[in-house]
Amino acid sequence: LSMTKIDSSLNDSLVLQSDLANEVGTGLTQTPKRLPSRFFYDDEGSRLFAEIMHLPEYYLTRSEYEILDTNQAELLRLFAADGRPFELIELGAGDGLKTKILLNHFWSQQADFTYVPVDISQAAIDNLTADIRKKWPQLAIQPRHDDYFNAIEQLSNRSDSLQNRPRLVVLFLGSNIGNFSPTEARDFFRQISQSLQPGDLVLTGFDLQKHPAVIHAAYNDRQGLTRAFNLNLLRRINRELGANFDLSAFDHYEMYHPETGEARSYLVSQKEQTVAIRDLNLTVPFGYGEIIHTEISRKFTREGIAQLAEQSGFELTNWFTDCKHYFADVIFRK
Ligand code: AVI
Repeated sequence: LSMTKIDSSLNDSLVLQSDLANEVGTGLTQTPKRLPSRFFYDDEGSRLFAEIMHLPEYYLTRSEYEILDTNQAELLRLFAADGRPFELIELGAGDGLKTKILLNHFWSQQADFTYVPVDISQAAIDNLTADIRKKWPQLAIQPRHDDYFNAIEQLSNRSDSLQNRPRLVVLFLGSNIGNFSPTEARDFFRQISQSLQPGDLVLTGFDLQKHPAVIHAAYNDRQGLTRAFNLNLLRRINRELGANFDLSAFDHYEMYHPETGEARSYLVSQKEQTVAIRDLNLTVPFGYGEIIHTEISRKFTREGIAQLAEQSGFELTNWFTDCKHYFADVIFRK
């Protein structure tokens, strides 16, 4: 994985900061320039993404909402099979909008489970926890402010013995996997697979290939929220690394390539300019129209998903899709 390993003995934000510094240093001195999309999610970026999920063009969230809503009973049956209690570990929980459908159903059915939301944004995790405690005061919740990779690593270091341990159900919703390269995606699922025991499950979301215009519009919304989300990365670098990006001198550009299934986001320099990044002691020249590649949002085929399951040590046991076949939520069984 390209994710830098994080030394847990050090202060969280400090280490994440140096991770940002390293990646900005390498990403902006190479050609073409690039910045990893995982840095989108500071508190402002997480807030903007939560707004994006309500956009009319951003069909992903509605499609997945429909899938979870339609299949909540079946999902509980799978998660609680053999009457075993289960632990619902949600990687990148955000505002938990879609997960709340499941929590509501599981709670009403008196399911025996604990909810473990994990998110890199402290504000997101605080808001989600407060909201859940208000809605379901008795629901067992163990919130974690952490990154996915740390959280997964901890799974395998659990102290509870295998016989007594609840079934682990890892939720990785919203096509987050689409933001990984194919190798990263395979390694990510392999790492999860190695931390799980037979019978444990992963419920994961994949955005499917469809009419390219539908996908293109989802990343070019008319309100300009995706644009603000992309540009916020520069604002973050200004704030956290003392840079002087002029946000009005960069534009948002998105393209979807139907042959590769990749939607790619770029920031485009609207003029020749030089940006200084104080904490890196670095000046970065930009040519007129030069791009920074900031994100890939990969769209999948059913064959591609089945192959990913197989390559990472899982069996694809259940396939759920919305009525338009835009999105799929899939169960990978260890
Ligand atoms: C979080 N991730 C799945 C989103 C996506 O669709 O790739 C992030 C996003 N980028 C632009 N709009 C939404």
